Parts: sequence; C-alpha cells; structure tokens
Amino acid sequence: MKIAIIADTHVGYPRFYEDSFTQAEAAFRDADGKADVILFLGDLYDTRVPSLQILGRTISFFRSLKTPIFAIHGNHERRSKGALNPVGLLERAGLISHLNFSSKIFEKNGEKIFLAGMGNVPDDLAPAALRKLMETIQIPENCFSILMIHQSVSEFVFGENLLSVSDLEKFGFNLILNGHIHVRKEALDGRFLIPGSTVITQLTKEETNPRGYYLYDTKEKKHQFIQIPCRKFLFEELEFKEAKLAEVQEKVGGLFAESRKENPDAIIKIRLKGTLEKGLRTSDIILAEDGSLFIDNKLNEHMIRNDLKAIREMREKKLSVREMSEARIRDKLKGKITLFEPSELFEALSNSPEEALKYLQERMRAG
Ligand SMILES: [Mn+2]
Repeated sequence: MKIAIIADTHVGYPRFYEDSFTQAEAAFRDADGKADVILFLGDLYDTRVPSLQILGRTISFFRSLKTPIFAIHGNHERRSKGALNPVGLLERAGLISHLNFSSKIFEKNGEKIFLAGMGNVPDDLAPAALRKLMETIQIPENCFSILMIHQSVSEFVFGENLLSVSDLEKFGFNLILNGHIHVRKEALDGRFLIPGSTVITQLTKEETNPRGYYLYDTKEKKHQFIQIPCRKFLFEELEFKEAKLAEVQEKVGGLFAESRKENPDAIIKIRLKGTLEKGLRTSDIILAEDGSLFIDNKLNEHMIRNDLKAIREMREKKLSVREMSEARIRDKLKGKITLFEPSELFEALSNSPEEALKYLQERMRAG
C-alpha cells in the first residue's frame, strides 16, 4: 500500500495566507494522485476556530479529493474536552476520519493497515496520554501498524518531560509519524518520520529546505520525500564592521534588489551581523520591511544579546507560553482544587465570562 504523510499545513496562516492554501492544496492534490490513503498529522488549520471563509474553501477542496484521509488534530486546533475542533468538524462533514485518541483499520486490495492516532496534548502530559491510549488499543498481528502523534520529541526539541523517539519505538508500531516540528526529520532508519510543514512559518535558516510530504510504501518499507511547488524562501546574511547607517542601508537595499530580480515572488530574510560605528545604536537601523522582506537585526548583538534572546524565544514559543502557564497552574492546584480543570476553565474564560460561569455551574452540579 502507498501511504501519503502530510503535516502542519496551517491553512489560514495570516503572514502567508495565500501560500498556506496553495501549498496545502499542492501536497494533498499530489498525494491524491499517488497514494492509496492519506495520513494527516495535525495543524491542518492555523487556528482552533477558523473563519467560515477558510472552512468553506477547505471543504470545497477536500470534496474534490478521492483518496481516504485519516487525521489527528494539532496544538493549533486543540480545544477543551467536549468542544468540537475543526478536524472533528471535517469528520462530521464526511470528508476525513478523525483519529481522536482512537484507532482504525484501513483495508485496500486485501492489505490492512492499523492506524492509532493521538491528537495533540500539552507536551508534559504526552507520555501519560500515550500510555493511556496504548491501554485502550491492541495492535493486531496481521496489520502494518502506524502511530500518529503531534508532539515535541526530545531528540529534536529542547524541553523537559518530552516524549522521545526511543520511548516511542518500544510500543511496537511498524511506523511512527509525528507532526508539530516544522522542518523535516527522520529517525530509526525511516521508521520515525516528520514531514515538516508545507508553509514557512518560523523563517529559520532550516526552513529554506524544500517543503513537501512523504510517500511510504508498506511493501518495500521505504519512504520517499515528494517536494511540492512552494514559494521560494531566501535566507541571506550581511556582515558589517563598525558600519555607518548609510552603508547598512545601501547594502541591504542592494542585496534585496538583487534577490528580487532573480526571484520576484520570494520571501526574503536578511540577517545583519557585526558591529556599528561608535555612537550608533541597533535601534537606529530602521529598514523598510514589507510582507515578503524580513530583517533580522543582530548588529551589536554582543551588547544586547540577552534582550534579543528573550524576545526571540517569546516570539517563537508563542503557543508554548500558554502551555507553560497551563502546566504551572495545574501543578500549583494539584490536589487543592478539584472543582475545575484549569485548562478547561481557561478555555471557557477565553471564549466568554458566560461560558466560564456555565462551566463552573455544571462542575458544581456534577459535584
Ligand atoms: Mn504546527
């Protein structure tokens, strides 16, 4: 059987809105022509409640595909227990199968594959959630078995209490597939695969690598990365030494014009390194950015390294800040408050005070 593996399409991503659609569609369309089944690893949408415009466009698109799709939801789509997430909505529309902490068998031409899917949970809860999932399912003997998750793993992401590839290997699946990490990764001689995102989101140097999806052949037990047409991303660096303002502006302008000429549509990031002349501060360097030019100003970095680092981390971990606070609240309240589940109350509160009140009343009634 031929299995297409797609992840992190982030449809509706505001910074590269149109790219998020065209590149997601390119991956699914290509997979539709090559695979017997498509597995999707979470973060189909960029938000938990996409607009009707975004939902409408994807629904029309998925209706045009003929290959069955099995999907889990990612952290961008995660909602509190009982609340419908957009991946669940697509299942209700009959367009995909949502593997929501559950398993399914897919059969074609007499060959069966077993699919177990765990939607995203806060990373610190992932090892326990996975153990729980494993208690409720049983891997059949006559099937090629696949685990689908959307988590950070310690081999590729820094963090505490994360799942690790070596732990995951012990569960005995033939193939382990993970989303969440936006650059392509492989481990266990191809038995652990992360296809990466189809749209550029973090503007890191690693993201200049091709975007695409995996095609896995269960007979040959081999995978192949299929590149999709994608808007070009250029990552350039300029180094200065005691530079004057005019010199920086001139060089950035020149490099930008040159890159634009060769790649009119490219997303361009220019990193500035080195030092400025005495008396000139990093914040004096103001360069025009537009929707496709991004300046990463690291001039005089030795002087402001710590500030920059903190800001950068905050920006990159936009979502995990929330996860970190959730985990901290959970820890603090452990055993002290049983009336509510902090993450559920937070979710309800972020929707409306009425919903939070209703949630609390329901919990009180449940006693
Ligand atoms: Mn993602």
